[in-house]
Amino acid sequence: MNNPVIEKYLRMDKLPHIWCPGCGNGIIMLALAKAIDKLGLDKDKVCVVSGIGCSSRAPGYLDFNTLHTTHGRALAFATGVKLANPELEVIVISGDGDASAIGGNHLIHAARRNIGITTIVFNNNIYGMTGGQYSPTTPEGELGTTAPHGNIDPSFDIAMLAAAAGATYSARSTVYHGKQLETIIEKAIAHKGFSMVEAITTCPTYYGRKNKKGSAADMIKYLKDAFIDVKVAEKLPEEKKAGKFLMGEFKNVENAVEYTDAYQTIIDRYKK
Ligand SMILES: Cc1ncc(C[n+]2csc(CCOP(=O)(O)OP(=O)(O)O)c2C)c(N)n1
Ligand code: SF4
Ligand SMILES: [Mg+2]
Repeated sequence: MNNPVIEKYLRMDKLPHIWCPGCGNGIIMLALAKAIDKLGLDKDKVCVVSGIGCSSRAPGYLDFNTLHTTHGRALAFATGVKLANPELEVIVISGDGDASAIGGNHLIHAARRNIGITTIVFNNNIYGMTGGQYSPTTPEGELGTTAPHGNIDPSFDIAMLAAAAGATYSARSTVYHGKQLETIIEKAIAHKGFSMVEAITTCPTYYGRKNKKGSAADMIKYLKDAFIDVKVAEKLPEEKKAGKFLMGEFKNVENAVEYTDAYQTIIDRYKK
């Protein structure tokens, strides 16, 4: 394959992967591997934890300490890993359904605690693995197998949800903007405290086909025009921002107390 990052960080014996042709998930997985490479982390000091879903298959391919847990519970397992081993870089990989539907409570409380876990939500706006049911991020009016006449539920903004719940780093990018995604993941991992990366990805098989979004390439090209960086948006007149989604860094609070540090303070108090 001749790509040193792929060969160093992927379990080559587990390839080829199970994702459909044109699925955006591989772009996020590579951005994560590149970010870890740039940070120069020791592979044995990284633990990647996922729930269940197409996105949550990624830890099967990534050559770190990895845990494939139960649907929605990745953050609960990751919290245990981090509390027992605060020196580990714990990274959670989750889907929009996994993180914000069945796992929504774990998400808000992990964010509230500001525990030093990086969560990357692969947001494809649908339940991919189980055949295209609508999720909390499916836009209003769009179709899913469980919304054959159009979804009537308002959707969550995952990056804002995490920030409002207490995450001290929150950012969003897309699989079109691979370089920015890589930089955001790098910053999120380096950040001390709970960090959220919402990675907008494409599911041509279910979301795309159901909603007539064109080919896999059309879906990725759409992201180029639909998203603008929050810093660019600040300088644009309202009419140029209409109908666009924001990406970039939304929150970055340094020096807030991190949960395992706070826990250690109590342990130290009773050691004296
Ligand atoms: C407790 C439980 N409920 C339901 C399921 C079925 N299930 C597996 S994956 C999934 C949805 C996955 O959607 P998402 O988290 O968005 O991930 P994607 O497949 O889109 O990447 C569901 C409902 C399950 N495995 N466990
Ligand atoms: S169903 Fe969708 S999310 Fe799942 S692998 Fe296929 S394209 Fe990707
Ligand atoms: Mg999904």
